[in-house]
Amino acid sequence: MNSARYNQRPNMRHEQVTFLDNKEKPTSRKKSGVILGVLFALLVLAAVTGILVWLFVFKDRELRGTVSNQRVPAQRAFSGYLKLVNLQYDPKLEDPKTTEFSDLAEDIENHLENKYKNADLLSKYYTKSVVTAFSEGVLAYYWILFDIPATDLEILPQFSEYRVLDVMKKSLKELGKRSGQHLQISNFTVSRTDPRMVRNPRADNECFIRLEANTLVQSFYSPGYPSLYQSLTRCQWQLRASGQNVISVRFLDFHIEDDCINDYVFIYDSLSPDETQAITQKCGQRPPSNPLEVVSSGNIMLINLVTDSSVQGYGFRANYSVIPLTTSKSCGGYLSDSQGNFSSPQYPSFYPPAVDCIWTIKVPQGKQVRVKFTMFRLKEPGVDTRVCHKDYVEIMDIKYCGEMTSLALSSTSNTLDVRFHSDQSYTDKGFLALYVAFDPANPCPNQFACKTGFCIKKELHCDGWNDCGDRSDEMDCKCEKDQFRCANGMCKPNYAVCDHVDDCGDGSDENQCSCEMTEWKCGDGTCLPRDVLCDTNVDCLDGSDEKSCKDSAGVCNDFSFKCKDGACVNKMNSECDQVKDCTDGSDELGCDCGIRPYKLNRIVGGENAQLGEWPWQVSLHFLTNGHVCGASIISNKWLLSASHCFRTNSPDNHEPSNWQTYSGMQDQFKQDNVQSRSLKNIITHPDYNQMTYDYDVALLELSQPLEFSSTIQPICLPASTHLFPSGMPCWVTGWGTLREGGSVARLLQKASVKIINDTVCDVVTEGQVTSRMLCSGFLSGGVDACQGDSGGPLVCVEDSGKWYQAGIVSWGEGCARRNKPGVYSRVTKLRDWIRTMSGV
Ligand code: 4AZ
Repeated sequence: MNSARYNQRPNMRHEQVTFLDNKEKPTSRKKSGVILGVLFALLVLAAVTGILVWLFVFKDRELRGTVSNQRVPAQRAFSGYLKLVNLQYDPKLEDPKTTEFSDLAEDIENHLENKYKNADLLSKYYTKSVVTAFSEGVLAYYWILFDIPATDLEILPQFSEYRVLDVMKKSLKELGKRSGQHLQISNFTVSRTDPRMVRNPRADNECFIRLEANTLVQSFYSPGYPSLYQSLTRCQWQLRASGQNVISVRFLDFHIEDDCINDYVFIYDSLSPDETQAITQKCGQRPPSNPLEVVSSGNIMLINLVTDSSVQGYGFRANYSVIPLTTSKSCGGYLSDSQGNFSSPQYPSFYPPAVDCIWTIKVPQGKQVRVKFTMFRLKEPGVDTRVCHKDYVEIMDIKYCGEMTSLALSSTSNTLDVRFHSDQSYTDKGFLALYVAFDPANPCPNQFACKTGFCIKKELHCDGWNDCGDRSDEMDCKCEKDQFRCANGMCKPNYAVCDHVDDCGDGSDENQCSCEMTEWKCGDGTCLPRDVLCDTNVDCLDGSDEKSCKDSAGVCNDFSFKCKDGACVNKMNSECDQVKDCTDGSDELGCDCGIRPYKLNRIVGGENAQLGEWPWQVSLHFLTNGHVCGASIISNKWLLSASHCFRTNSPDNHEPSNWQTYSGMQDQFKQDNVQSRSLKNIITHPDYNQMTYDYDVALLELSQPLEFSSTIQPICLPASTHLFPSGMPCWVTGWGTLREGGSVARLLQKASVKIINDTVCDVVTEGQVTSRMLCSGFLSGGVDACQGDSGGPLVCVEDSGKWYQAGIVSWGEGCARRNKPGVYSRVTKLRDWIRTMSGV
């Protein structure tokens, strides 16, 4: 039967629409009835579609205040403050419920309305002005809203702050009389703001909260916390403190959708959402080790929460209290010890806006000062870090800003001034600096003195590796016969030449290797005639001549990504790249992996990983021995590890009940939020070779599934055709020994290592690698995986932001030795076996 009666939902408009089948079709009159019915159905369908489009596209955009190329109405909001003279400040003005507040607010609103309703161009679009607060001064905080219909969008570029300000300038006069006094506006600011942040404290049903900060630590929460926040939240918290204090807010828990356009917390050093007094805008999730902590410059602060219609966060829980103004900005001073440290005010909290400090470091005559920044973060939107015209640290007439990982400087005399300046808008974590006095005749006793001021171990001088950061340890070295002299004077092994890694740092070991214009350079460096490109034959050993070929779309070769429906995609690393390449969409399926939910803080120079930084890392404990191997999470039921952890001379290692797995762990001594699971099954590769470590892969089935969280996530497994080119920087993690023969780490360690060219890998391992292995590390040594890291992941991030597992820690000759990089099981070559055995 092909009739369909839509009568399940009696309330819906199309409940009456009935399609008649042939048996019920009586005459031509009925035929026209059918046509009418169909027309009516189409009409209803069009109407419903229209309403849905309006609701989900236009209305949402309108609420978000975004402007797009499509002709949808736009809103422009401006906010700032007016300074009123001839007015006695009355604390009752702080409460919007008082008549004092509403009387004065209405006077100002009427004044603004009068001006903007009579202003050229703007008058037509003026909607409303609202005074939101008063503070000592007397400052009145306000916003003005303009609505621009879709037909007039051309006008938008003219809605400049300048034009809005100009109207105010012309109204710098009396507001009216109050208690016999002539009320005047003496000063005002205007800045464009997001219409989603304008609130009216006198309106009902507004999410608007006033908080009074004092010396006691008090808390506030986003609506619904600790459950998911509501959609389209528009909340504002107005914080005040008494005169001689500033406000400190610490977000103990912070979980906002990681999309700062539609979901964010915006904090201001004002009672208006005024860009020129923004402290910071944040979204995403932050781990307890990196809480957001901000400080105001005065006794006011405004916090806004904006979310969109998709609910993907728990919001925040924050503590607030006051800090006396004198201590909040206290910084700088005279430092005369032979060594010490100093930091930006309030470090590690964000420094307050509008502070200036100067430290004068003075060491004994004849000595000099070395300053090293172990943390340096002074980032601000729209700042050119070569100019640093906003917040900066100034040393020896040079301004530094932005984010720096290795800033160290030496003075030329026994005194050094360090200045710090923060302007009115945007603050950041600031800096932590160590200083030390040194003897210029012997700046680094028993060590090598870098030009940067760092001291490094003598052995690192002329070892082919840039340990100083400025290569001063590798200059003027005598190169051996089997070494290549780089243009910058460094010596590198001959086989480092043309290996696709810029070993010299100036590209001189790689720049003589390019292919001719008429040639195509394969991924492994081989040059072939250009016509091999996209000819549907695989000519390069790595298939790179047939990847990314538009014309050969759909042509299958060994290097194509195979869609579920059998079609082929010849685009490099097309899986989970957020572009649908397969018509059946199968290249973008199973992509809930390889993400790090936490916003992480970077520790300069340290190699301790932070909680949540490597959420796929697992620690494997054997019997009572504690941590012995690593593994990675590939699904909620399966872990990936190395066969050699389980296939030893003792059968005990292959017994699942002898193992315990720990996910979400960072510190071996801490169990908070760690999920411990026993094993149901250990599957080692049948071709694993205990002598050569070939096929060193194992799958571990968990007895209970994991619950994914911000610290527990699966890693993406690459398709068997995925390419990790040589030179690519990847990361290896684990609790393995900190040096050869040393003891295992308590805190999870991370190290950045580079994928090494297969030919070089073959040379340095003296032919011991198979196609199931890859080398990663540095030929100069110093960074590597070590005992206890085995089974752990080698992961690389792709442009899409997703992390993929390229290798499994397997073996190596010692650890971190020169010319002895780490050897890893090559996951792409083992991908099909993993899928067959685990279904992942
Ligand atoms: C090991 O014994 C081991 N340098 C792991 C990795 C490496 C060496 C040894 C690589 O588990």
